[in-house]
Amino acid sequence: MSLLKKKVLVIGLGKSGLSVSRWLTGEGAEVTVSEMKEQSVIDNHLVNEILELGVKLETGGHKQATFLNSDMIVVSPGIPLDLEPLATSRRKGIPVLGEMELAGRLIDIPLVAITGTNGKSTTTSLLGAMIKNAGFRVFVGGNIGTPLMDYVTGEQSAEFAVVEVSSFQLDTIEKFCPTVSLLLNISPDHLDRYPNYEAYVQSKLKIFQNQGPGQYAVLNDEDEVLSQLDLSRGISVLRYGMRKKKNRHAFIEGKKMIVFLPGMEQQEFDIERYRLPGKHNLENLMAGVLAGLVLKIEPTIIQNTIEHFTSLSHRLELVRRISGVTFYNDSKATNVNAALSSINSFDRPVILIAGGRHKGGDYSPLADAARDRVRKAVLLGESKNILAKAFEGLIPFTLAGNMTDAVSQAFSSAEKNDVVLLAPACSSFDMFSDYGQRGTVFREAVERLRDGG
Ligand code: UMA
Repeated sequence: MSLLKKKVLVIGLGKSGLSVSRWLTGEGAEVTVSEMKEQSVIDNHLVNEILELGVKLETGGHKQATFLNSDMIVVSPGIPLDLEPLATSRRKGIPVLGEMELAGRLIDIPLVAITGTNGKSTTTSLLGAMIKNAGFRVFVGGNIGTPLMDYVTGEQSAEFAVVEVSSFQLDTIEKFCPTVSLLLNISPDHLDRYPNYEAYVQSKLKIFQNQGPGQYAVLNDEDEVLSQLDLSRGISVLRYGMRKKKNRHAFIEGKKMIVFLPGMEQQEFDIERYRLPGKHNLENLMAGVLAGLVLKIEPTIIQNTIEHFTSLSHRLELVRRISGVTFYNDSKATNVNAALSSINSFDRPVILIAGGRHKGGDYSPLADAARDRVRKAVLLGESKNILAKAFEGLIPFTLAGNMTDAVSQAFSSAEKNDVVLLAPACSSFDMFSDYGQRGTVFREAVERLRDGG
């Protein structure tokens, strides 16, 4: 459909809104961006760039009339779909699309899409590194930070696109159809956006909805929901898990990863020098290797990537050792399962720093499962009292007013050989702009300790 002179409304002025507006104006559409924040608190560069495109900017709330006067609406992932003017527009038959859906329709290179509650960014980067090491040009983006639409509007030409996809992005897909889809795991998260856990699970499963013969689904067979998932429609399903099982295409045996791909000889990869800790990172590795083999990356290149890939910032990142206490930053552990995987990566007692913005859901599984490993917890942020209730009687805890306070309390409670771990189990938006800033503030507080604090 031609967008020339069509009235298109973009909701949200963030990375996605800007990128989509750039494409839409290029197509000759009359674009308006609707943003709930007041203009004075929006990043200047976003406002300048959007105005330079000739886009009309409405800030400080969403006007129903603008919505109803549109031929099409494009939503940013962070926009709740039950937003009143949006729901009304849908009822009136105005098409509502997401950035990922729109960008997905416009690319003509093989697309690998990676979703799951945890491990998405690591697996996306790992697969991106494998493809790059094989000498191909690859766009790596999506929820990890660069909208797929940036590839569409940008100069880069690539042979593959590897995108991290969130449930928010999957909520608005219609035709989005990856060549290879990876679903890494599902556990409770974002329960402030979904009516219940089942709705969140269904959102994740949408990644496969348009796939068929000749396309691949890579599934974690350790996961309760995914091990039961029966994908028909001729999709080639590849499963992985820690131990050998009849239906598994990849598993771990001692220091080796064994892979059986239909029509291919058995492959063995040495994982002795893989640097990312924990079972969850072995699962991420199996998913990435299966996808790499599907894309016909040479096993020697995959082996080389396994040995050289290092962890991303704020994901179980080693910060420093001070007086025999080791500090790790896992600011990216923004839900209960991620925090638990993080704690389980250590065979030493952990002093846990947790808390942030509460997203709904229950913290007692965390307190229960971590009670033998966590010597003490230091709780901070909006959710500290909710966490405290769940930890009561299971894990000793104290409350902290800010990150510096939390780090110094954790350090004074730690004994030699303990780990101090930031694994918040919550999002960062109560005190920080994002998980990256939270991790940086943690790191800086740890640096100050070393300097004699
Ligand atoms: N807004 C409104 N009305 C509302 C709600 C929000 O106008 O009712 C506005 C906000 O004030 C803000 C704008 O919408 O100015 C932001 O939109 P956005 O949150 O979608 O932000 P983007 O910058 O476009 O970033 C999005 C993803 N954000 C979310 O899903 C919340 C980024 O993932 C992603 O990197 C980026 O697109 C590129 O694809 C971040 C994230 O936190 C990292 N993701 C969640 C997660 O990983 O848990 C899903």
